[in-house]
Amino acid sequence: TDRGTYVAVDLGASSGRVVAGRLEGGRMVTEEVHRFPNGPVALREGDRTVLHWDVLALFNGIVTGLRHAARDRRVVSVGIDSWAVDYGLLDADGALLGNTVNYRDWRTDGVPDRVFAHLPAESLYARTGLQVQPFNTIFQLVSAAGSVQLGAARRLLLVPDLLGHWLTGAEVAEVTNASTTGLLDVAARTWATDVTDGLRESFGVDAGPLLPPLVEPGTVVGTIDKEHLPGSSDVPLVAVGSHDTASAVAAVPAESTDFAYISCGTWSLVGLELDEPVLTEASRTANFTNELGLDGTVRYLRNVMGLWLLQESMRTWEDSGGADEDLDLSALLAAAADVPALRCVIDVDDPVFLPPGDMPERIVAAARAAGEPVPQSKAEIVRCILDSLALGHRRSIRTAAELSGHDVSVVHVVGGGSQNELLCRLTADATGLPVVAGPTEGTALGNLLVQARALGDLDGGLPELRGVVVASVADELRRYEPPSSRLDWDAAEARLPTP
Ligand code: LFR
Repeated sequence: TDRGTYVAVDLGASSGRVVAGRLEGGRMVTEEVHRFPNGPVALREGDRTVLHWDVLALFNGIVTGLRHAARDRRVVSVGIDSWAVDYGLLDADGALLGNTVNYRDWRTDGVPDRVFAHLPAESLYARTGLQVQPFNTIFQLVSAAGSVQLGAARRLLLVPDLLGHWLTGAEVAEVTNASTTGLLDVAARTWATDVTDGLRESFGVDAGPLLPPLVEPGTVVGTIDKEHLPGSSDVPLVAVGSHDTASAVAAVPAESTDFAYISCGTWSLVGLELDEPVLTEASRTANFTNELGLDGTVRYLRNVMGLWLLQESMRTWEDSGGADEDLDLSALLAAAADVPALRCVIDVDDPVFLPPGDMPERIVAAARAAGEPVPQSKAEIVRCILDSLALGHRRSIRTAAELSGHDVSVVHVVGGGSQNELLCRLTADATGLPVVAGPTEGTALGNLLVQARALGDLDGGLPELRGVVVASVADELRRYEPPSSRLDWDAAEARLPTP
């Protein structure tokens, strides 16, 4: 029987994708129906420049994608996921107040320490379980304290919820993404009113009334306006794991419970799936986060800087007009594979790498400052990035296992980075564990599976959903065994500053 087509909208830092999915004999069969670019937009604001996202272009891309999907398919539901923490503000008339600010903007520099002077880091962690990243929503709001826009705001909607609102009128906060704000009680899965009270008292930021009701993934939040899906009637918008990393983790093709995952793209999100948050002091100082996952789970993980280092290096080289043959990514990766291993390693967690800008220059400066051999060629820089990322993967997996008391016997790498063979191989070597790479589009799959279950077309919990993932992508998966004679990663790790 044809159950119809679910449509996943998956927004990443460099592109948006609209993916159609159908259940066929226990498999989710997918097809990308539309892809559109995304990226930071630097705009003058008074006497400085602020990085934004073009949310109207994103909305336009979604609407176009829906139309493509509906052309010769019967669309039965839609779900949206994106990166986390960023938001739009609506005024009392429901109008958007300014463009969504990009989390890589520097407006939050120094803000965490200002916040901790009033709301101690220890008590915030005990309540929210969230790692400290300068871009967490709570810090973005404090950086906007006193602004005209915040003063006029009546509603705050995270990016996927904002786009969903424009499609349906619904005003909700999906809980996996809400868990990245720093305003959520991680144990209760409700807004942390003591935190919002503290923000009001200490910074005059009255966020509490801006926050909409929370919903869990699988909730039908509204009906897509007819004008966007002509010919279809009453198509529900389903809240999925609207944080892209939550959808990616839901689609890890794990067949046991003792796995670690790396959702590998612009970021490497490295960690474990747990039933309960880990809120210990050791966990806080290691800057591990407890983000919320599907079905009551906790995504216990660290943000490792990820392939952003490589993407931004490529962009720098392209802008400086290097010869075309130098800039072929696969040729560069092949050249990097021939560079001696672990010659130069850097601490990828250094916040100096967070903003856009000349990445090779920052990498060279970091190597020089740490007394490492300075990488000279492009291939040496790429090798330094991949060796250092593998080291970051190793450190995070080991620490997650230690801090949570869980064993890990396999590492699943999902997302675009799972196609980077050298990185997968180095990760197997560094962790001493087998790596299973794929699927590449795990986030869209996780998004689609939650829709199918919400519509009653699939039963069961995460193990059953993952069974469908395995059936759907088995051919795509690649396995990397740790080599028997391994490089000296202990010595390389000792060269990094202690976290
Ligand atoms: C990955 C991701 C990370 C989050 C970062 C910023 O796309 O969602 O999980 O920390 O983007 O929002």
